[in-house]
Amino acid sequence: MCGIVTAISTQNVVPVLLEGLRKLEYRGYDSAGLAVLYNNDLVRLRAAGRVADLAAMADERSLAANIGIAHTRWATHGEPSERNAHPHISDGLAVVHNGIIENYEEIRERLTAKGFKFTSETDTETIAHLVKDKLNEGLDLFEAVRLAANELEGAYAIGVVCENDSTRAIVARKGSPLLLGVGEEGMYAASDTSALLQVTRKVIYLEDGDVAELKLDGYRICLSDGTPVERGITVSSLSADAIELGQYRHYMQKEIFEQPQALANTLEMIAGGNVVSPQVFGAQAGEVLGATRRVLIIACGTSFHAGLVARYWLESIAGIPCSVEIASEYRYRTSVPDPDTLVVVISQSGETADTLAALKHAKSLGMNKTLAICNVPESAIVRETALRFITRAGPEIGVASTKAFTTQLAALALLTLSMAKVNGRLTEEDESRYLTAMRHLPVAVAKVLELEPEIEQWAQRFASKQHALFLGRGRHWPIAMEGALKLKEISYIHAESYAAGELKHGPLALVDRDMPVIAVAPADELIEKLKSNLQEVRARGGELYVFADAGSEIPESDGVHILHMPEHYGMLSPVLHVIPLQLLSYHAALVKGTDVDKPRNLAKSVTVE
Ligand code: HGA
Repeated sequence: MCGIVTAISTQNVVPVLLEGLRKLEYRGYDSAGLAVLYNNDLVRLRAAGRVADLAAMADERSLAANIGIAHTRWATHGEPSERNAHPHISDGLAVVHNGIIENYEEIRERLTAKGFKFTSETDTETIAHLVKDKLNEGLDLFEAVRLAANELEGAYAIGVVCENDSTRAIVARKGSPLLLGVGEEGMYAASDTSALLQVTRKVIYLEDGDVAELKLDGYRICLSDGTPVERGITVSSLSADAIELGQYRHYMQKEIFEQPQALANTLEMIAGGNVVSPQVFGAQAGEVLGATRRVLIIACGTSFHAGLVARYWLESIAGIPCSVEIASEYRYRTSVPDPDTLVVVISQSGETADTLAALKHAKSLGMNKTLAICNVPESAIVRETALRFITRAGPEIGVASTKAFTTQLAALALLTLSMAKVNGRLTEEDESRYLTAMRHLPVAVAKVLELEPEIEQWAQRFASKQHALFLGRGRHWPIAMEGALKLKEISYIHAESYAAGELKHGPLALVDRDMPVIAVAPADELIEKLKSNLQEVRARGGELYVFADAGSEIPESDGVHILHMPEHYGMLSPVLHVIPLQLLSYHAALVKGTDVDKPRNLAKSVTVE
């Protein structure tokens, strides 16, 4: 979700700020802005549109400066508009902010009574006036930001610059991501590393409550109470190239086709051997998994669907009871904590605010056996858990998650085998058989990707539909859910998913000629049951699009379209079956002409509640 860049340099920072915002575009945003100090005067530009519009405005004015802050906004308080775009200004002091200030109304009232004039509907503007209020009391800028931050409830990452104080920028964070960049020519801060690779690889991850001062010749960091603190420098290994689009039309397309490589990278540690080693989840994993009596998976969106697949695996293969919860529900409900439960949090970015809060909630209830499955090694969620598994999908830019999902499934399959092993439920023969199947997965996925031309033809017919129903059974029900979510997200076609056995309990009423029904139909133990459910659809005139695989034996007929995937893949079949559904959504969106990588109203890493 929205992003921040801050820079102070001996060179012109305007191109750095703009390039940083471009790199953060993938997080999703609706408006952009920047403020720089030029000859000690504040200059602000804001655009209720894309970063490209902002860059054009900066170009037109030949804007140049050595210090500035910049922002892409994903509105939470106040409509997306130029007036609400950041930076927000209070008499020469400018602030960019990522997050939500929960007590902003109370602060706003207090400051209004003191004579401050508000010009936007945002919660962020209260921060600008609050800091200014402290400056008016005679405090130095660093102290003003620190003390103002202490009054804020909610989540924030902020960047501040002030007229007549052009030797420094101040940043602070709590809840929302923010890191510092230590460069040759200056100091920087941003919401993630990708924005700073243009100037440095040396980054410092700020902790909750940290306030930092960036100057040309260095930086200092304090805790919220003002105590100076040292934070280590990490040299990022993120590759800048991984973020380029290359030969592909969209990031989503690129990422769908990167799945064989992403899976191979993620499963690299099992490439050579024939045994499952729980240590891939961390040095203590053998011990922790051995003492685990239940698993609770917490996630949102696509990651939640990965968790639902894992429930089938964990219970049937590892014999471990497993429940899966939506993070935003779990964090607010009264649940019964159990210290012997392993809490598994899944998030592509590792910054998903609801998942992070749910994890903290679980820990506050005494559940300290925690495992993160994330795609970003230095993310907030990874830093909060005892165990971790980093998927190696590479940066995922498209808002609709694809390669993150399949690599999460790979990680969860490894978790299942590790838990089965520590519980004495994995025979040597099964261990070797599962590992062989996992190693072959990249090749199997590559073969499914070859079906793209046929899927593209199906997508042509879909694009004119208003609604679609996705059906699956067993471990493929969550795949049907994921297929429906993908279609909604990027083609805006209303899609619902059901466990096929539920059809007759309600949704069958929706089925008629105009309702395409997509079935995930692998040749597993439930295929005969599923076939009966498909008959129920056909009998009501519903048109069926069936993703079968080797051995599903469903004959093609009038109104029954079948696409055969090359192999049946047993336990890991969900990893293969999601691929055609990703392609179907992608091509339906192309036909409809929607903004595939940045669908309306959505953002990539959802760092607000
Ligand atoms: N609450 C602020 C910032 C929103 C944000 O962080 N978006 O990702 C606003 O609405 O402007």
